[in-house]
Order: sequence, then structure tokens, then C-alpha cells
Amino acid sequence: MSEKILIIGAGGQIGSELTYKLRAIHGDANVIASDLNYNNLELVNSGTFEIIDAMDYASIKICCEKHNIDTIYLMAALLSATGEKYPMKAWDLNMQSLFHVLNLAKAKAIKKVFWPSSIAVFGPTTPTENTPQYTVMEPTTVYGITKQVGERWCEYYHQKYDVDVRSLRYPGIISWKTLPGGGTTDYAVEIYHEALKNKNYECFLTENTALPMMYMDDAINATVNIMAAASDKIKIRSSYNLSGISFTPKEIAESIKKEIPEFEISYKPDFRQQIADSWPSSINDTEAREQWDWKHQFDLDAITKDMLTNLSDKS
Ligand code: AKB
Repeated sequence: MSEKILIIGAGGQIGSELTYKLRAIHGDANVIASDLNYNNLELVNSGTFEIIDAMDYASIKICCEKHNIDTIYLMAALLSATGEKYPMKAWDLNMQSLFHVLNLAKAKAIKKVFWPSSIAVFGPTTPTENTPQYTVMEPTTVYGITKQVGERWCEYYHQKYDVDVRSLRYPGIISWKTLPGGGTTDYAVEIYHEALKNKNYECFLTENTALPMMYMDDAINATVNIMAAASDKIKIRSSYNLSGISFTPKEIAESIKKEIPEFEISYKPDFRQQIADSWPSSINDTEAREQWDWKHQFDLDAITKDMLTNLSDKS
């Protein structure tokens, strides 16, 4: 029998594309999308959609019973920049939603959980280059704190209650279908929109701020693959380091200039600079590559070409 999947926070940047991919794999009828509202109309109209507040245990449970769900992807979260503006809201949403889903799995109401962590678990005392899986983790953002605490709880629920929870530390994700919202790495998406529209972009990070990034196709493949892997291959139940590429605002601008020679970038760092400065510039993901055969495909120029082509076709 096919897996029955619920995606919570399906209207967001990663949730929406994950929904389309999982529907292609498991069939439309087996993948239920859910979010707080009907804002993402393309997604709402593309298959079964339920309104779920990720902070409301009852609405998640009722939806699972109604659709015989066995796997949940919990994609709802407040990201790094928004989290700094609304610290308690970030804490409440990010932690409560995780506990609701872990507790459903503990009660055997569902069998499997995917929960995204982030490079935000790292902090200024973490080694910046080629950051290893196991290292100092002292996050300085509320978002990073929720992700680090969340990782500990995921491992705890796996060890104590045999919950099959799997997780990835996503870097900044670049995509064209659905806009990101509230993150520090969002500049790497905005820049493509502005390059096409206005031929210039004012970046909120300095030119040499290197951050780990990844194209959406790679992030979705990693997510699908970790969930499809045999349970005994998943040795890490906190969250896996996951690496694609690393670049600076200056380097992405140079890549865009190869396609749009008149493109200009300027720099006006704001509060997000401090967040970016606290994160690694590159990630070592040896464990993911060795344990469940992860590999990325897209380099920066391939991302630029695909982003510009798809955004031009869309407009
Ligand atoms: C953010 O910038 O907050 C996110 C992340 C790296 O988790 N994109």
C-alpha cells in the first residue's frame, strides 16, 4: 500500500515544491498539503488541501485520522530574520509544532517524520570553513536556538521512543517557484528577480559574505532520498549536515553578469549581516554522502541559468 503523506507548511518556499515532487512520486491522492491559509493558490488548486495551524495538536491529529496519514513533513517555521523580530513567536511555533508531530509519532498515530533543521544551528564559535557534522554549536539567533533544541529532541524521541524521525540541516535554498520569506539567505533569490526586473540589486549583506547555499532541486532530492533510505542507513537522528555550494554576493553577481552584462549590485548591510556573520561559510557533509549516498548536482552558473530561464518564462 502506498505511503500517505501530510505536509504541514506546504505553502512555503520548500513545502510547495516538496508537495509537487511527492505527488509525482506517490500519486496526488496520497499527498495532502496543508497550511494556515489559502495564500498559495497554485498549490491549493493542485490537489487535496487542508487548513492546519501547526501549533494546534488537535487539527493535526484530526487531519491524520481523516486521511490515514503515516508520514508527516513538518515544513512550517519562522526563519532567522523574522525570528529576530518576533522571538517568542518563533520559539512557540518552531517548538510546539515539532512536539505535536513527535508526540503523534510516539503515540504510533503516524510512522515517520521529516523535520528540517538549518545551518543556523551553528554560531560564531563554530569553525567557519568546512564545518563538520560534530562541532561547537552556540547559535545566536532564536531560529538557530529552536533548530538546535529541536535536533536534541528529535534524537531523544528516536532513542527513547523509537520514533523514525529524519532531518537535514538545510543551507540557503535558491528557487523560482515560490518566494522565500523571512530568511537571511533570501538575498540569493531576490537578486535574480531584481536582475530581470530592474537590472540592479541592493544587497543587505556585504560583498564578501560567503554562505552555504543549494538549488531547490538538490534540496528536494536530498529530502526525498533521506526519507526513502532504509532505516539502518540513517545513523544520525539529530540532523545531517548538507552541502551544495558556497558563494558570496559578489560571486553571485558575477555569475548573473555572464547572462545579463548590464546587471549592477550595490551593498547596504542591515541587521541580517550579523546573523550571516554568525553562520559557517561552507559545510562538510561527509556523513550524508557516505551513509545514504547524498550528492548535489547544481553549481552556481547552472543555478543562475536555470533561475533566469524559469523566472523569464514565468513573467
Ligand atoms: C534562513 O536564512 O533563515 C534560512 C536558513 C538558512 O535556514 N534560509
